[in-house]
Order: sequence, then C-alpha cells, then structure tokens
Amino acid sequence: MSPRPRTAVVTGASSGIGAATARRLAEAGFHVVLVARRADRLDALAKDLSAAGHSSVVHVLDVTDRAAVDAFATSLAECDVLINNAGGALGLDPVATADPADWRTMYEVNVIGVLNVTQALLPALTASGDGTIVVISSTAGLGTYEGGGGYVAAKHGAHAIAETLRLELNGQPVRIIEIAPGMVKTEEFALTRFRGDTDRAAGVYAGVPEPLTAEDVADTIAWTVTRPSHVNVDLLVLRPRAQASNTKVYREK
Ligand code: 8X3
Repeated sequence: MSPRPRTAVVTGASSGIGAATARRLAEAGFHVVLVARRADRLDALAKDLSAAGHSSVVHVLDVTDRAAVDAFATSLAECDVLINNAGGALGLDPVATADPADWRTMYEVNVIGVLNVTQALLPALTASGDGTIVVISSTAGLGTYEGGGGYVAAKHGAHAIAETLRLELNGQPVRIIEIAPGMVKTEEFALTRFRGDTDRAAGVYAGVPEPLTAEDVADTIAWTVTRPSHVNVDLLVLRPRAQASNTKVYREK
C-alpha cells in the first residue's frame, strides 16, 4: 500500500506567493488545500493543477472570520503542513497621520488571521505526527522603515507568534518555520498597499534590478518544508541582491 499523500493548506492562495507556493507544493507531491476569499482565482488555480496531474481542493475563506475558519478545520480530514501566507499592507503613512482603521485591518489579517488558522488546525497538525507550520512574515517583522509603522507592527506580531509557538510546542511533533521576505514584486502587494494606484505601486520597484519573484519565495518555502522532519529552519530572511536592508535599495537610474 502506498503512503497517503501529505496535505498542505495554503492561505492567501489566490495570487502571488500563496499561489506560487501552492504550485510548488503540488509539484512536490502534496495534496494542496487552496484557501482565500476569491473563488474564481482559486478555481482557476485548481484547474491548472489538475491539468498538470496534481491534486488540490478549494476552500473559499476569510482567515479573519473565526467561525468560518473553525468550520473549515472541521471539514478537513487531515493536515500535515500549514502555510500561513494571507496578509498584506495598507498605506505608507507616518505614525503621526496614519488611519487607525488601516492599522486594525492589517493587524486582523496579518496577526489574527495567522492565529485563527493556526489554532484551528493545530490539533490536526499534531495528530499527523509530523506537522509543519510556516509563517510568512516579512523583513518588516524584523525591522522598521518610515511610513511602514502599521504593517511593521502587524508583521512583528506575526514574527512573535512564530517565536512563541516554537517555544510552546517544543517536544511536540510540529515544527515552526518563519520565512521573512523583503522586496518581492508580485501582481498585487504594492497595488493593494496603494489602493489601486498603479504609478505608486510601480514606483516601489522602479529601477530595482531583479526584485524577488513569488516563485523565488515559493521555492524557498518548499525547500524548508521538504527538509527532514528533525530539521527546523527557524527563520529565513530572503531579499533580492539589490536590497541590503529595509531602507537601502539599489536602483538603476
Ligand atoms: C514586504 C516587504 O519592505 O514592503 O513584506 O515591507 S516591505
């Protein structure tokens, strides 16, 4: 009898790093559970995966809705890997003038979203006997930059969850991996941050030779998840060569 395929849940799977990670894990042989709010995008990804001979299922879900997250967890037969990827930034306003509503929204998705899904799936991850939880934080979770305050505060929260959980689960068969990407050029991250302003969004990457791609990050995530069970990549910071720190980025004129 061949062993059952391992199940990986990926949140924020509708685009960017989440979608690329879902593809990578499917290629690595995982049955992938695609989670996000937008059904059309998830359905299109599931169709692509199926055409390539990979197994996946779609769950339309807002990670900030605890009742929906709990119902989702109940519907899952098993879970071996959880990729907490759903998140995002809103605005680039100084602390002095930022809108508290934006901060609240960012805290909800980047922190409470991770908490909700992790709490709900932890029993299944533990029962698997070999669970992996990945938190996609950010270099904004490790250091700040001007205008980043709300996002930085939220991503520090995600970083704190990963660090705390690793202590609390010590001795249990679940490892906690944190991936902290820096500048990644995706279809939506900067566009969402600047509320659809395409010029401002393009300005983020202007002149930067080869920002990271979603595939670069997915490749790294898949590498950490496929290490032998006893190997825990605690924290991996990933930046493009052109980015030396949160505030020092090389741009070609
Ligand atoms: C994205 C990195 O620099 O936009 O998580 O905060 S940054």
